[in-house]
Amino acid sequence: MAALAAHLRWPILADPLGGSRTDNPNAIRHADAWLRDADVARNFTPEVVLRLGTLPASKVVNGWLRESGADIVAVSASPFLIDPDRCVSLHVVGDPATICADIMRVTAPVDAEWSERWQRAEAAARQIVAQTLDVEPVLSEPGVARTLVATLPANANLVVSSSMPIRDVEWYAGACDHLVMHSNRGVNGIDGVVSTAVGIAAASRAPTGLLIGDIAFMHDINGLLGIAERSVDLRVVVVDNRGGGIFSFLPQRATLGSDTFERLFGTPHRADLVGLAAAHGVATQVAATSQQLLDAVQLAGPRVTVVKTSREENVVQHDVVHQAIIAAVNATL
Ligand SMILES: Cc1ncc(C[n+]2csc(CCOP(=O)(O)OP(=O)(O)O)c2C)c(N)n1
Repeated sequence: MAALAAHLRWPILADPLGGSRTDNPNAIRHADAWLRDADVARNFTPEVVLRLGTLPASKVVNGWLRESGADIVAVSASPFLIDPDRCVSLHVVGDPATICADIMRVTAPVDAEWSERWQRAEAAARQIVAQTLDVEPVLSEPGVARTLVATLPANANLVVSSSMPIRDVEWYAGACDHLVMHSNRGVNGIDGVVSTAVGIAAASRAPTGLLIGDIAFMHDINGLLGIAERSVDLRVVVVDNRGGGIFSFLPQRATLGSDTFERLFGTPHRADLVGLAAAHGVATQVAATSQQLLDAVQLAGPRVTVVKTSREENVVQHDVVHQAIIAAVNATL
């Protein structure tokens, strides 16, 4: 796929689960941020999109694809097509590598300005993300995702929970191609995520990171049962924002009264996460800075590291980075 993109001079929108999220300037990691702005997004409207594999994780990218009017050609090894917006114009079933090679033989590159525009935008966005997150004194949720991806050793697995973890990895992580990425995507359940990670760590016998929110962690806490007696190198990072952080980004946060919102969506709790993990005999600690998280994640598991964050501040921190990216990308146009 990388060879085809280089030949065509097309950008690669690199989903974190897809394996093409590299340091290559043509691997577009942060488009979700700048495609949120309609004026900026207008400069990136495609005519044809080649979708390899499944649907992108990003709601923004999917919405932008739906509205773009582009011809979307989906290529997959499986005959099953996930296309909830009904925007795929052609579905080709076969070996993606062979199909990419075939396309290369019959196509010519487009004007270099197209990919240069994407690459200028991506470079500006990467700079904003690094400037904002690599120096923060107290870890934010975006900073946790970024630090964890950068710190896990080469060929480690990273299991990313549903809700904000998968989004934070997509929006803020750097290159992921040194890792084998896993996620229980589908109906986006927050159930069974700890067990999934234990299974991957046990079966692969490789270091395995798990990025998970506090609710999903508690939902499947008993997945840790017996882990201390087995040599399973599972390094769990729990983002503890005392409830479901994702809901603070949704319209009901503004339309419902605070008490109703908290009862129905925020679902705050007083559980002692460190105590819960310790009850399973797992080494535990709390990390507040990027350095503390880095030190913890470098140690072999089983280990649970808890990072305490605030749901309210989290919304502001995301918005600050997104707005800075939009402004920086706008300046490249
Ligand atoms: C099995 C299941 N139950 C409920 C939901 C609805 N749901 C989606 S996100 C979420 C909150 C998740 O909270 P947490 O794991 O702490 O992650 P955060 O939102 O803070 O990133 C819930 C309850 C779901 N997706 N799956």
